Amino acid sequence: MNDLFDAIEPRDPSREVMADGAILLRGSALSFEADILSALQAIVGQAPFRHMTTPGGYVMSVAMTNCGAAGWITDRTGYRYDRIDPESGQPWPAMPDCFLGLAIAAAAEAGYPHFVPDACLINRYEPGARLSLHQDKNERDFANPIVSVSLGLPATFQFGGLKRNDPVRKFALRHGDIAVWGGRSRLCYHGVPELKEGEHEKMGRMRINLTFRSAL
Ligand code: MD6
Ligand code: FE
Repeated sequence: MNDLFDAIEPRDPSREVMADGAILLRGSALSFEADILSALQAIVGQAPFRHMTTPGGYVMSVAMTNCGAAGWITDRTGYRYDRIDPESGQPWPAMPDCFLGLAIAAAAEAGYPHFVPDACLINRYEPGARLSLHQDKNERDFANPIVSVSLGLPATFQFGGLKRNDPVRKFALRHGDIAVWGGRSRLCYHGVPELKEGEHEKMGRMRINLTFRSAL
């Protein structure tokens, strides 16, 4: 029904299809902006951003923290989800209701009505930071999508295929955009090239990305 509708109606400019199962909802986080920013401040107070080390020994240029029942971490022993923040020895801060509500609403809007995240990875990019092409595959069940919220400075999102060398398409991710990503594109390679210098009116000299996952 949706396909038929799409075929005969002009497309909604606030929805952009990146690939089969991957959709960009432009500006969808803006109505939650104030709540998100104050919740973010509380999380970072409890679990500060840190630059983690990859199993190969590289220190990531993107600084990370988490909230929710589980957090994504990397160290010399590998990538994984853990209920405990290794810096504090305490559980990660709880997922705020406004985060949960935002993620569930965006997933439903994108056609994933059963998504309930238990983990939110929070990435902070300063100009020059980048995230090389990767697959998100540390989650237990790939049937669940990922909901990704962009805040602050704009970034380019590289979106490839199931093999590392497949060609990539590029999408601009701006303040308030939400990408929902699942189905047939759930394991596609993706990355963020070096963030350009800039100053965002609300966020300053950085980009924040929240990725909600069902990890456990
Ligand atoms: C970022 N995002 O936008 C990095 N992964 O800063 C991701 O790596 C990502 O946006 C899976 C699904 C959506 C994403
Ligand atoms: Fe990713």
